[in-house]
Amino acid sequence: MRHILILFGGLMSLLLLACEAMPPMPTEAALIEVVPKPLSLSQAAGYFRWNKKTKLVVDGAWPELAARVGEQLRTQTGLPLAAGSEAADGAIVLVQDASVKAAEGYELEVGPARITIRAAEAAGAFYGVQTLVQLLPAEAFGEEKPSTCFVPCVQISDSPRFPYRGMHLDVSRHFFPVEAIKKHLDILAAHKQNYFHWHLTDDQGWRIEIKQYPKLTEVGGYRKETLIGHYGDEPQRFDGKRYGGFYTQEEVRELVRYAAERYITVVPEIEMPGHAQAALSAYPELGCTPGPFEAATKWGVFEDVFCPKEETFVFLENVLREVMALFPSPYIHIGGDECPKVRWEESDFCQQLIKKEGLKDEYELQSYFVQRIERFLNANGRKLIGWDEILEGGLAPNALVMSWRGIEGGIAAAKSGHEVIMTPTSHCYFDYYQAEHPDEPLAIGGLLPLEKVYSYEPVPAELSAEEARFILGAQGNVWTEYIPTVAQLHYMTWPRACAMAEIGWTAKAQRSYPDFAARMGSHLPRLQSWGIQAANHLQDLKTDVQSGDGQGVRVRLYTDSPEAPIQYTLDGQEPTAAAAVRYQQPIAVAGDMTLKAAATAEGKLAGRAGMLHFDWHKAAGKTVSLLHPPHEKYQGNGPGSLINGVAGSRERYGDAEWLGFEGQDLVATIDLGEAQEVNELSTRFYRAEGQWVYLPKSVQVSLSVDGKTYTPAASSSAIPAAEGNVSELKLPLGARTARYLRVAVARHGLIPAGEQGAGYEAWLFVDEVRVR
Ligand code: TNX
Repeated sequence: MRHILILFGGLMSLLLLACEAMPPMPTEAALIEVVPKPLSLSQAAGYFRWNKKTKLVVDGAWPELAARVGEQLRTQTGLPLAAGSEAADGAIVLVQDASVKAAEGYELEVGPARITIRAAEAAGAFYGVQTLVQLLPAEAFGEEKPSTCFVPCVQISDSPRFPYRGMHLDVSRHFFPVEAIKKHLDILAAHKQNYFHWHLTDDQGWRIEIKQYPKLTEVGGYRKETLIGHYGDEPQRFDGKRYGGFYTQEEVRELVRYAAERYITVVPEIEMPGHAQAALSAYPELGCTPGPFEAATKWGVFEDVFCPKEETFVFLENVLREVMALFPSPYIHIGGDECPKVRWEESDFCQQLIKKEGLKDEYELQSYFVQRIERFLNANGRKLIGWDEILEGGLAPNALVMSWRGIEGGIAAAKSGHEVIMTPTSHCYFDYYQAEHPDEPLAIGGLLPLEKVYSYEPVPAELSAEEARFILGAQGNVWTEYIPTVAQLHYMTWPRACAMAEIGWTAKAQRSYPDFAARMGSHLPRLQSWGIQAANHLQDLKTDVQSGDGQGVRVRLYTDSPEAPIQYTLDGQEPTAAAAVRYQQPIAVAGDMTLKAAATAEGKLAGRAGMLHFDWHKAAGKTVSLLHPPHEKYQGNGPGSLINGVAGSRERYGDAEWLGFEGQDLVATIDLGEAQEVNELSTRFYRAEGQWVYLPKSVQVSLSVDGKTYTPAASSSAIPAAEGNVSELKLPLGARTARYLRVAVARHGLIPAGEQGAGYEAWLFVDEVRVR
């Protein structure tokens, strides 16, 4: 009996051994979902077996790379991946090969016997490894790692579209510890991003140790409290807690090295002449007035800025000298954005300097400032980057421009032969909301869903092929006024930064949103396994309301997961997977109605449901035209948003309903299709003065029967106070007969002195124009 047992036990362990050595090869073709999408990829039959015997062989030219990718691959797979010395079967081989021509490019071949990555530069080989990681089966990203990873056989040839693929992070408004920055760099590298723009100083905190000026961090690194809730809340509330922190030079060096190991260049930003209040709190003598100043406790643009005195330049050059010693980056970012000119206007010193230097005004004084700094940086072998305001008053001769307020700055800079990085608020600001859902965490405003980020094309159509070469690439920006924690940083950054990575890396012809969204199905679990709490709105219900062309109101329902069936109700009932109508085609709306809808997966509701409430009126679904188009950032769903029966959100002006105008009035002409009695016209306006959004001055309505002769019917310059953020104005029309209505809304004009945004044009937001 004992012998039998031993024999049986022996057989079992033999069997187990055999199983461990030879788990069955998958019989189906693997789903290959790599982000960013490679330039060319062809899949062949079969798999490479990656098990505990697999070795890593790295070209002797790349010792640092061997250590880096060895560690990454071992952590990812849980397999030992010992270092091997020769390219044998069962190995992953990284070979230096000068015949791989494209900069940062690589060739990756997975065959049944071995995996080979060829590249001319170490960066290319590193990117090949990042792709290889994403060829691993889903289980490699799960809790329990498999003993064998089957890697599908492929042939990939890949290289980036742009040389600059960046992400920005503001650590002034909120401070993130060294470990969080390392994680950030890891994930950027996994997406083949190669620049990290580190926004180190701002009004709310100076975050980099400068040995010669210790008060910058001792004093300027801390603020006495922080705004809670939104800037626009009335009254504003503060937490009463001292807040701050900074990176020592040792930590900075460590992070720069950590980034370099991942082929990421860290571009430091030291803000000047504006956004300098934290610096002034430490060294008030650098301001135009005596101070005292304190690190700002709320957000926005502040009037106390660096004064262009000699001692300021001495200070800034000393600071930049230490910064250059820490950052080998060829670029140094000096900010240059949002610098109010009030202090300079009021300062005798500045006015005399303007005269002495033969400058026209304070804008030219800002150029003088930036050009002096540029000469200093250039003399030290570095290139200056500034936000697009550095174009005002004359651009410094060698400067690189970051175009953020729109694309115009980028176009102007490229046309004048300056390098450009595109990062317009419309597509690249990850501090904006990413979904319209009321559960979204508080954000600065705006609406920038994943799909909109993805739709961004960095090369403006206005540029010739020659000029387009000056567009070095694109960057996503993470401003952190409303991002106090690492978890929220992840949520706001990912997966929008995946879309940005693909914009920077993937050839234009290869890009497709449905394809990207489908790949996110595999990719989001990878992010999670890397410790990233990414947002996932792929199954959230989205609505697209078409109107304004006289064809009525139609609602299209969709999600980023086209295969997930959608269920809806029209009576205000919650949709369920069973008791609701399956969506087939756009729904025509023709009266008061509440539409609720949700996607379903495996017979259950999935993602977040969507709701639209239609408040029907005589103009709903009719025709509307606008004299001036809204601003490109706030176009709602076209002019028809004004008359689609759906009112813009009371909480945000960035949804698909509100139309936003900057420096323009709204002049809308509505055609009801036939003459009829009209009794009342009402309009709604958004008010958020802290965000530069003001109620209009007046509204005028005129009527016409023939579309040629209009007669004034009503007007008002008494715009009712907003309830919350929204004001509603009702104008009686006195039962007149009309086919056409013309509504003219006169904007507020310039923002008054002393207010946030003083001197700039106030924004006007309008929705919905109802006719009864
Ligand atoms: C504008 S972008 C700023 C930042 C804010 C950001 C918020 C830029 C150059 N300046 O100071 O944090 O808006 O979205």
